[in-house]
Amino acid sequence: MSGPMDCRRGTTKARPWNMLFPTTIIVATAFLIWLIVPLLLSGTTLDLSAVSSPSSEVAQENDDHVADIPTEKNDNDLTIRLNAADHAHRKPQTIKLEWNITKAERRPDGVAKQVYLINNQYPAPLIEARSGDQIFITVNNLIQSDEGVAIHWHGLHVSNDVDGAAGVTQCSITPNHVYTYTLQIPDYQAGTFWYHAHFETQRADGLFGPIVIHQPAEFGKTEADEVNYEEDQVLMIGDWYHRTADVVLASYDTYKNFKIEPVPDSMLLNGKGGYNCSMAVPARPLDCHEIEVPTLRLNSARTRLRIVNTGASTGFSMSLTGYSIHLITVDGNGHVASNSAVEAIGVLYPGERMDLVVEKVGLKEDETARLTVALDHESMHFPNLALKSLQHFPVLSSIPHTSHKKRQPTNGQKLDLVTINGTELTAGVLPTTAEETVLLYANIAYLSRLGNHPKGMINNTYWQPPNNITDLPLLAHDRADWAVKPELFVPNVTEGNWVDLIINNVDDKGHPFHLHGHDFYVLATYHAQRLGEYAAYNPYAAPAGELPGQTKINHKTPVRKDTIYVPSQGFVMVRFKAERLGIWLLHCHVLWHQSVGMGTAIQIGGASQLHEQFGESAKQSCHSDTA
Ligand SMILES: *[C@@H]1O[C@H](CO)[C@@H](O)[C@H](O)[C@H]1NC(C)=O
Ligand SMILES: *[C@@H]1O[C@H](CO)[C@@H](O)[C@H](O)[C@H]1NC(C)=O
Ligand SMILES: *[C@@H]1O[C@H](CO)[C@@H](O)[C@H](O)[C@H]1NC(C)=O
Ligand SMILES: *[C@@H]1O[C@H](CO)[C@@H](O)[C@H](O)[C@H]1NC(C)=O
Ligand SMILES: *[C@@H]1O[C@H](CO)[C@@H](O)[C@H](O)[C@H]1NC(C)=O
Ligand SMILES: *[C@@H]1O[C@H](CO)[C@@H](O)[C@H](O)[C@H]1NC(C)=O
Ligand SMILES: [Cu+2]
Repeated sequence: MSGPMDCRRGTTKARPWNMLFPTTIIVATAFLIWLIVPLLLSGTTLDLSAVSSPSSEVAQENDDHVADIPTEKNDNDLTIRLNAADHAHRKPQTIKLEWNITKAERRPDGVAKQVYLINNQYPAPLIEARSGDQIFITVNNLIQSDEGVAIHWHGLHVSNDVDGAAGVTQCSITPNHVYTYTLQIPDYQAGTFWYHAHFETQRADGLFGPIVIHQPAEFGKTEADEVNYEEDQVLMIGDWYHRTADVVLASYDTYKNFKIEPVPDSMLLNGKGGYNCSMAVPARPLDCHEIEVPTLRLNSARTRLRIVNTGASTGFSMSLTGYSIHLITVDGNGHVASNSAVEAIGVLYPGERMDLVVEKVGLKEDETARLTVALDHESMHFPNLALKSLQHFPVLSSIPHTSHKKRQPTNGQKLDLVTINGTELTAGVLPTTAEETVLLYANIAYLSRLGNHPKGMINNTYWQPPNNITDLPLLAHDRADWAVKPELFVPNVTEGNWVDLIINNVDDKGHPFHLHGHDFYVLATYHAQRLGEYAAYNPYAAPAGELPGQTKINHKTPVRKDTIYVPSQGFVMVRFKAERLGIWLLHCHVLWHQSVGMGTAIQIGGASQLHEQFGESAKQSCHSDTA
């Protein structure tokens, strides 16, 4: 295969779901259900509903009623504090960063693993800036093995040639070479973002970090004043595998595996975790040191917690005993309608962010302050005995609970993120109809003609990552010259148009899809109510304005996001303005699905337009300087 991306088209003309569920799959699935159900019922996995209920299974040593807790940073402290004041009151500026990327062994949760480091740091450094800043990031690939590097700036509206998608917008940075990303942060963007590798599976071995764009103060008032919080923190939460990601992917991408996702072994919070070494399974012995469970410090009554799901595979829910949770934004810019405080929130899927204000409300007699994270079981079809999917992390505070007001009534409620509404749109922001529609069907196929390897299909095509890191990216060519046979599936739309994107998920699992370089309004989302129901939405076939399952289009309060969970056997309909020229990836953010092809791209603008604007810079990335 010579092209930067390889994509096979299905040979059949059948409607997607006709060929995606052949009898063999049904038989195999029935067999698996027979195999799995007893395992699930045996109690080896934990129920998500347990997330908000107090549990006595883990004895935490911290007594939160003791006020005198040292605040200095130690190895066991997972807290990452932000300095909004350094950015909110200044003018936009230029920030220059130099990153040396290397690989070394670390023990994030006590278990030794090869991870990626940026400037010798694990977790990788935080980027803090303000709207309108220009950030230059010079990346030196000093990894001592034959692998490229490309970094994507998730959620930021940067120019397409610095989007960091290897094979699409740039050549990956080859070993001992250097490339500088120039990120112009738009004036209108502020919130929680993150960067992560977009080359092969590096993201799951730790090549990611947080980006916080602070909102400039208005009339001297900062966001902290407006929203009412004293402390600002970022908290990356994600699943973690003890094997390196290439090994995990190989275990998934095989005919022996019945397209069952590899289940993670652990979880990391800001790059730290705690693993019980005696949970290692005999088949996978570990180099494991027992380390203390990391703690989170909340040193004020109200803290803004910017949560990022940095995981490779699973969503999670969370709760904070002793605190109420109030959701303020999602995915950076997405302000949500006022909602009442809850005790638990979720599910947050890989790639998504949620900003919370957590407020100290006091503890019941038998409680200790702690953060509980429950990994979602949707993609855990085989229980992994090495994983504790519900974990507690002590929360320390320099303010004693006793000095604070009584517990607020939150009724033990959990906020379901799928149901949230945005703030009401002012008239004219969102047109009532779109100028173009992109209709897609997605699923993970398991077909004999593809050797029974799982394949992430979108409209019967799958993407394959570049297999030669020196191949020119798509953006360096005219569309007609893409060195990909058969032709790559890249829907194209006109710059400036409003586009309805409908993703039908005919799969038995949900998929969190991320669109690069754009935010979209979530107009409708639907999850099949029962097994065997396939509620696909085809706007060309359906009577005008009629959506399956009595779903209604939300024109008034759609939430604005850049990553959206598409429920199994359901669909989402989102609307976005195709504002930025380029080739923008649209892919499932479950790394294993993405790696077996669950992605496509949307081309905005004509081929010659793109070639003219980006051709040279995309080519330059292939001739980067020696580090
Ligand atoms: C990156 O590595 C080079 C070469 O070893 C060194 O000169 C430079 O100071 C390093 N930069 C950082 C930010 O660590
Ligand atoms: C670690 O796991 C073992 C076996 O599951 C269990 O007996 C032990 O109590 C656990 N230790 C801790 C500190 O949770
Ligand atoms: C969002 O709005 C819909 C329609 O008004 C309502 O039914 C739903 O409860 C709202 N969601 C939340 C989380 O308040
Ligand atoms: C995807 O497939 C559906 C069903 O065949 C088709 O209607 C739709 O136009 C296709 N999407 C694109 C962007 O070609
Ligand atoms: C990758 O492409 C370069 C340039 O076309 C070529 O010299 C090299 O042999 C290729 N490597 C592999 C592994 O195919
Ligand atoms: C998409 O590309 C095709 C082939 O180049 C062209 O005919 C069509 O007009 C383009 N559509 C849009 C919306 O740009
Ligand atoms: Cu997926």
